[in-house]
Amino acid sequence: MSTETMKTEFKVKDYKSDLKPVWCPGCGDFGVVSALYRAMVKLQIEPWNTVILSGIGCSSRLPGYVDTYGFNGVHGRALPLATGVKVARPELTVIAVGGDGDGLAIGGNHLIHTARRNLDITYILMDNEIYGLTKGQAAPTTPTGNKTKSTYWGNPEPSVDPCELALSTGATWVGRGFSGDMKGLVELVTQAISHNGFSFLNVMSPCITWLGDGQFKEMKEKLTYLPEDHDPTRRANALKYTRETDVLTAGVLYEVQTPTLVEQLDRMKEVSMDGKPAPSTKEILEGFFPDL
Ligand SMILES: Cc1ncc(C[n+]2csc(CCOP(=O)(O)OP(=O)(O)O)c2C)c(N)n1
Ligand code: SF4
Repeated sequence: MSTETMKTEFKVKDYKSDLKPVWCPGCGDFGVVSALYRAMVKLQIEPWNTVILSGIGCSSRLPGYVDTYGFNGVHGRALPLATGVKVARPELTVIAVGGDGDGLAIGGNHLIHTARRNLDITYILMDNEIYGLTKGQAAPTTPTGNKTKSTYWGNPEPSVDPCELALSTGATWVGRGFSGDMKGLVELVTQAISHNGFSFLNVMSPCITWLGDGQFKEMKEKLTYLPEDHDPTRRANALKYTRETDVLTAGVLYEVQTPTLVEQLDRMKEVSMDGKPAPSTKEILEGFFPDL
């Protein structure tokens, strides 16, 4: 990150790292990173106050392509890493990213607990309904009946709607977008990052290599938007736009404001200290080991 960048207004080029994406030409994830650059420009996000974290998968390579702090962790662990960063450094903008396998299979448990804690983290789930990196096996979002490398006769399992899961476990902002809809996606990423609390953005992001161009075409045909009179403050309204099969409804499904975990901890600290100054480390140690 050059010091020159610090003086000027941020442009897309200031958020691009020197790494060239190794995604397959036509991969939907290009649309996601482009939308993220543009959202960062809109919000004029300071790269040195931003951390992007991921697990493992094609989509989890994204932190390497953005010139902020970043961490490419182990499979399924983007959210625990993001939680640690946010609790230790609440002033930073923390963004977690990854695929549907990473976030809903091996990492599914972490989505539940990060959502219910309402940490101020943005989580962008790049949903291609498959395990891309490991060559096209079925994932939790693979539609029932779909043929994949691991479901030759069709997927026998019911699939997960990621937005429904996030809604029911406590996310305070839930949105759905499509990587082929740049205008809509930039707006959604901007809103997700601006939200104070856990924001969950499910981005339908096709995998051209294992599902061909049919998946992109189908998503584009199904794309529709929430009606103008949609009230996002009611969970029941948002749930109407989950488990969809014939359409893909994009927009902010749900948005409420409740205290974040860090705000709760700050309040608790005030109550427990009862106006007294915090004890020094020496005093704490003496409490445990009086003979020290
Ligand atoms: C503990 C562990 N188990 C399994 C794997 C193998 N693995 C790597 S990525 C991946 C799934 C990738 O799919 P997804 O998260 O949907 O991301 P995509 O590649 O589709 O973007 C799997 C199973 C691993 N790296 N680590
Ligand atoms: S395998 Fe699929 S998800 Fe992975 S980079 Fe290629 S198109 Fe994208």
